[in-house]
Amino acid sequence: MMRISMSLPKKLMNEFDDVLKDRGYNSRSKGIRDALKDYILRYQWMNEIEGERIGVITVIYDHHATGVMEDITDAQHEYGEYVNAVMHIHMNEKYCLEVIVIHGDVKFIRNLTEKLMRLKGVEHVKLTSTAVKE
Ligand code: NI
Repeated sequence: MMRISMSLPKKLMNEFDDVLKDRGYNSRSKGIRDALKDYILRYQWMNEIEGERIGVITVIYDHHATGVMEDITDAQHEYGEYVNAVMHIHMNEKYCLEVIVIHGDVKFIRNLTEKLMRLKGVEHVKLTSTAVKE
């Protein structure tokens, strides 16, 4: 075991604590350990998939964040030959939701997903994908 200290936005910590409470966790440390394991597993799972896929990337972002809309559009143009469709929903005053449908080798789908994850102002990115050929 090792000890770490970190700073987190208060809102994020409160939300996390609410989840832990709902799930009946007594220990925040165990909750954080489980969340990290889940993050790692999902990354590994994403990296094990190969071949041609259809992916659906869901992005939630704060449209007031400087440059985020341009950055998201640039990223989509970069993968323009694979992006089939984009749907934009204005969720509320602050957040927009974008659903990107992308078709091609999973490495392009993964690259676009990770690029979106790294953008400042992007709050959440989720990828689901389906094989095209058996
Ligand atoms: Ni919007």
